[in-house]
Amino acid sequence: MILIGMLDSPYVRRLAISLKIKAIDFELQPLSVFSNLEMMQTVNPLLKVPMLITNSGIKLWNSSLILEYIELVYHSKRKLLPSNQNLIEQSQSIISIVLAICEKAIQLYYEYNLRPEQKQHEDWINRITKQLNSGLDLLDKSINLKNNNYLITDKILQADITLAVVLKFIEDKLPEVYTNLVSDPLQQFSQQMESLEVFQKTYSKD
Ligand SMILES: N[C@@H](CCC(=O)N[C@@H](CS)C(=O)NCC(=O)O)C(=O)O
Repeated sequence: MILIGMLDSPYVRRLAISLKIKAIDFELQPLSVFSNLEMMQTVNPLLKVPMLITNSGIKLWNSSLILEYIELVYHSKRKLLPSNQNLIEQSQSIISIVLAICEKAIQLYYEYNLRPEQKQHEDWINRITKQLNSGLDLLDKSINLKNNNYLITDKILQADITLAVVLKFIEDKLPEVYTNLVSDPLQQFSQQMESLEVFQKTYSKD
């Protein structure tokens, strides 16, 4: 399998870390949708990452759908979703909040970095910052980090991976947001996850 995209994308990184934890072989092709535009255009005309090329040559997009494909096809491998209903609900709820935070963080990053300053839209920036903040608040209320190293069980699951890569993206790309809006328990969770070997070996700031 070939995974296309750069590790500074939280979506690409959640997939790469998940594949490694599940011990599934893949080749990472770190192409950027911005700086490798020409090469990317030929292999990935949607210009969206992550893109996965399966062993039979089929192209898949969208990190959540690709993770679903991997869970379905490689069902004998280590599972990253819990198996009882209560824990599945907890896990999916956390992942959905985290993906909303991720979307807002990326919108904010693009607004500041891709749009010329004079064309930046203050109302839009305020709206997405508020949504980002609400997501972080909701997350603080939904999780209990005191008793457990991980969010759902005593093993690392998709909710842990997704939350960690999104917190690292915010820390790297929106440092003021990280300092001002991300709570201490979430920052501690991030540090703990980033100290794991698989996170350190699957990381690039740019
Ligand atoms: N919901 C998608 C989001 C993927 C996404 O937005 N990726 C960004 C990179 S972090 C991208 O492709 N940006 C280029 C663009 O949106 O045109 C997923 O889970 O894969």
